[in-house]
Amino acid sequence: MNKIFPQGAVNGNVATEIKSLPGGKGDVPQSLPSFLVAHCGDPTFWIYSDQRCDGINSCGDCSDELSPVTMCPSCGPGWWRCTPTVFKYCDCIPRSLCRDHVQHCSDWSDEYSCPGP
Ligand SMILES: [Ca+2]
Repeated sequence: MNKIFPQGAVNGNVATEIKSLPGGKGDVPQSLPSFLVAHCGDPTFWIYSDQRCDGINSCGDCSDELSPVTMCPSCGPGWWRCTPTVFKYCDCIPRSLCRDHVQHCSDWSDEYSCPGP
């Protein structure tokens, strides 16, 4: 298990982002049509359907970005594939984070291999 935590995980941004995530825990509000809602790997958590495959770890366990809950296309052109060290991302990071002198990939490929944004 990789225990390296990037700067982004300790400056409070992550907690703020999680708190402000749409979706929620428990029963889906009755007012929401079911096609707007997707469930996470942990079925007690749900998100809005358009949060699947958007590159952001909306479920907290990446089940909205990775199997088995959903099948997403591979990282788009604006993304760099690696194993992120940032909780917010799952199997790729935005290229804007490449070459910024901060580790965002467990193998440091964002700083050494990624050509940049
Ligand atoms: Ca997502």
